[in-house]
Amino acid sequence: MEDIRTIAGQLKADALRVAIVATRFNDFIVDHLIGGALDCLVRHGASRENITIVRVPGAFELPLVCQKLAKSKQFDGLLALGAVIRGATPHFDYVCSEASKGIAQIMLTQETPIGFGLLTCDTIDQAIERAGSKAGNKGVEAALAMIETIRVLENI
Ligand code: INI
Repeated sequence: MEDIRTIAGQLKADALRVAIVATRFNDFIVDHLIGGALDCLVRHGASRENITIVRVPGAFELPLVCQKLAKSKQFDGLLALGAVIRGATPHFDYVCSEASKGIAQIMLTQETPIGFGLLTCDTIDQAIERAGSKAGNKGVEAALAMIETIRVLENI
């Protein structure tokens, strides 16, 4: 495929200004997602002084705060980190659905890459597995996706 023009993004975070928007709800999980994301950003060249952490109450509040940050034009990309864990009522479904729809909509309307690091789990064990154990760290994956998407957009 060497003859085909290809647009791709490098995993270089040098000089990127990033806001990590993270929930306080389930912070015993979310703090590990933040740690993974920070480590990933710095390993890929970001400076700690260019990273801002914004805490929000829960996943439902992620879209509004991401929108405000995106509109501020102070950041090249955002990370939305949180953990929604199913309970006994349908609350889980509403929170997951609104948070994911809202974040996707902001990406499209504001043209700001947002790494989607919101865990949506049936059990606490599933969340622990995705916050730096068996199933990796979804904060890291969200950070990588955000860096790559910023760079892809720059190359178009
Ligand atoms: N918010 C979360 O981030 N995770 C959850 O698991 C959760 N549950 O299960 O209730 C949750 N609810 C709070 C919600 O996001 C809002 O903060 C709240 O409804 C106030 O607007």
